Amino acid sequence: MPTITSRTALDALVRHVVADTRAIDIHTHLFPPAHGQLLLWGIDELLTYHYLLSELFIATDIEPAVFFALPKARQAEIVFQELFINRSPITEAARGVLMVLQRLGLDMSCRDLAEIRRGFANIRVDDYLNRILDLAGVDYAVMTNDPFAPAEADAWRRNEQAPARLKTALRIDSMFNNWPAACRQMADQGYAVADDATAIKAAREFLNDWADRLLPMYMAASMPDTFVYGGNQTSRVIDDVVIPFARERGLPLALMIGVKRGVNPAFGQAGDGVGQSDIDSVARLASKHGDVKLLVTTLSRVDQHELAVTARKFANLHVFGCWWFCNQTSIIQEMTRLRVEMLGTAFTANHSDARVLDQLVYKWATTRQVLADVLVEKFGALFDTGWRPSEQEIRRDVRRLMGGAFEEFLAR
Ligand code: FIX
Ligand code: ZN
Repeated sequence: MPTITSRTALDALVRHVVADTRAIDIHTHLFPPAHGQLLLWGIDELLTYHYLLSELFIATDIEPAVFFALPKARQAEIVFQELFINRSPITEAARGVLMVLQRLGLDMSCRDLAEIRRGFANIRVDDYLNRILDLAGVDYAVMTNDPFAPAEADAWRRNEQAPARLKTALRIDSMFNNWPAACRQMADQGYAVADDATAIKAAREFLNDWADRLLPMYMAASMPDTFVYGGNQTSRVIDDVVIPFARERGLPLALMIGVKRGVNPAFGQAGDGVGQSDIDSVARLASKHGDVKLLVTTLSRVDQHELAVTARKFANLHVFGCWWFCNQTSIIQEMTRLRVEMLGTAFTANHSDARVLDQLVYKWATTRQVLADVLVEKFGALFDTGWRPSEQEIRRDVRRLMGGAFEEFLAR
């Protein structure tokens, strides 16, 4: 492989490699096409994404309850009119829709929703899944599979399998955040839940059965900003159910911490907010259970430095992604730079959190753009010391940041 002899050549190579490297999307809300309506895709779903709905509700007099009572197609028309025509679509989420349409080859100059909808006619969703994954440069995406959600559980019981490019993750929010409801749901699914002791036993059986069915890459839960490890019901479930199970099955536990659910319940999914997380709790978990792997992301920008410092202390702690309110250009830039500086390539730069299949395209285009800028700066700084990174080394490190480090962490 030729030695790179100039900064200009290095910059071009880094940009080329980032554009060219396939990613692993380690957290999405996609579903197998065989699960029917659960998999969202297409223009009306893009326009009614909850990120855009909050932008609609704060900018107009539209009553959320009135809006939610409308058919999806009408909702999409209102969003298009209000956020794309009456205002310029300069927010991250609105621009994202245009980035998707552009990359699908649609002409944005028409500004005509009917015309755009025609571009989505006659799509076979199985083919579309592969087309979108290819356009986004994603090898495979990890779903969020919640056995406490009846529609999802039913689809898996009907044995509707996922294609190879969609992997599973066992989502267990109910166990952590609403134990009584989790007990009721486990009882509904036939598990013997009579008292506290039987509930703990039932929960382990429940996880075991669902892990057998789903073969997940990890277990996952999103946690409130108030989550503290130690001395409460959630910690009891962690210690008595989830950690022993994770240890027994060799399954990592992913914690996404910092959401304030229902700050404005009228906004529906768009009504969740953010609060600072207790990173000491992450450290206590990682330290107490050194043989269990933790994947952690936090929602508040304010937490990111402390989380990166904590990740430097524990080999069983892998930091991932710029979650939700952090998944926008300026904050991805800041977080990626900080993490490269403190963690090298031992973290996962981003995940899409896509709820709508097509979103993979803009979320990964944005991540690549930011990652390329940061790495041009970082490899450039190496070059200036006289160090000459090879193309092979750049490819290796970029892949690590785009999912390779996650796979290495799981394999360790
Ligand atoms: O809990 C989660 O996995 C969150 O990512 C979602 O609940 C959230 O609504 C979302 O879509 C964020 O991007
Ligand atoms: Zn999510």
